[in-house]
Amino acid sequence: MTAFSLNPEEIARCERLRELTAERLLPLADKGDPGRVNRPLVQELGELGLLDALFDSGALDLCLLRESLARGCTEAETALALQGLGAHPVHAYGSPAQRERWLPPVRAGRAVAAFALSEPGAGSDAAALALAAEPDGSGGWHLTGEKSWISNAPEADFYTVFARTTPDAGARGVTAFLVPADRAGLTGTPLAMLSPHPIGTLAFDGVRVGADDALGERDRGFRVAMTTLNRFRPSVGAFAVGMAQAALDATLAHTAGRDAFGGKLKDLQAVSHQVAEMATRTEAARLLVYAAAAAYDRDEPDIAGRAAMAKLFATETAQFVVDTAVQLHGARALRHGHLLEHLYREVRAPRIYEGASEVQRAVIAKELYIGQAAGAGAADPAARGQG
Ligand code: COS
Repeated sequence: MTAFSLNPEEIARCERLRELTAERLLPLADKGDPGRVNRPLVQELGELGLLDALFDSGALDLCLLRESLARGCTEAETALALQGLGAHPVHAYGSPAQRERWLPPVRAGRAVAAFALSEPGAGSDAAALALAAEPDGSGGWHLTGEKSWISNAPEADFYTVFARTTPDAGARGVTAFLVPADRAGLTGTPLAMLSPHPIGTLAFDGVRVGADDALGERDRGFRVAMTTLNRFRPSVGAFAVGMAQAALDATLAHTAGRDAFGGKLKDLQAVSHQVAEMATRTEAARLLVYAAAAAYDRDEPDIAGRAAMAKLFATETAQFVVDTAVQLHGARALRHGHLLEHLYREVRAPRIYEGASEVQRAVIAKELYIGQAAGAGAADPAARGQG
């Protein structure tokens, strides 16, 4: 038994989720238009009660959900995750009126949410964001500027938008706003991306927002963004683990059945050792993800670093596992419509979004040195035996 063995109920729930994914979600995903929000799919996620988990479940349960969906239908997984990313700030920081207006339709899958942080000039360096919130003289603001690479844009029904309310104040001058998509002056354009889900730009031309549109306090919006990412980063890792497991399952089936050189592919050590490596790294990623999520659920002090480790390791691992699976399948894996061709396209973006791998390493290193400085008064760990 490891510290993170799942209990029998959790295992049964994951199995049930995988059945639901195959029976109810995958057929709807297959009917969707690439690059467009698949509203029937989002609505089905709502009708199955799965979107409630975004708000009512702990981080570990959310990871199990995302991993289970990802094994069978990445489109359903991503549609669910984007509802969470866009609506978590409303759930955690919204006023009663904002929550009443938007959370029931988000849970039902009838309103589509989006998280609008990145800009053409501010991706990894999120505190450099420049979307200007200029006071309108009556307690509100006008938003002017651009957001880019926003998942679900321009088709979402509302956006959690991070804007600069205090110039030259970095992370301490950002406010989060809930901006309904039909606000005058807000337009968007789809971007053609290596991504099966919609991604676009948003242009703000003096979009009016009032004090009642703010999410949390004025100039405290960077925290809204970061705490939302803390919640979702381990589960991006779970998405990656689900994809890695799907690639591993396909590889086990293929290498056990495929004849080559007078035996099965699995009889070649060059193949079986690769499969063993894929499985070991996937399991290590899974344990790191579950550990980070469990730490979040226990409100431990080092969740930012653990979330970063989980996301970093799982997304990099999934890239390796999917790439190796393609290699072991040969040319058939690159044919359009093959599961691995799909996973090969899907696995790339999570190493960039919600904090690129380089950002995760920066977060981890920063926490390590904060810890080191806090313990600097203690004996030098390298001094053993030298005194
Ligand atoms: N959790 C909670 N609070 C955090 C935090 C975290 N993970 N990271 C930073 N903060 C807080 C800090 O505590 C600090 O608060 P105070 O102003 O109250 O002291 C504030 O935010 C600024 O922190 P810091 O100075 O460390 O911010 P940086 O500008 O150095 O940025 C990184 C930190 C690089 C980690 C941040 O910009 C980031 O996460 N970038 C990636 C953005 C991203 O994920 N984009 C994708 C969007 S979703 S597709």
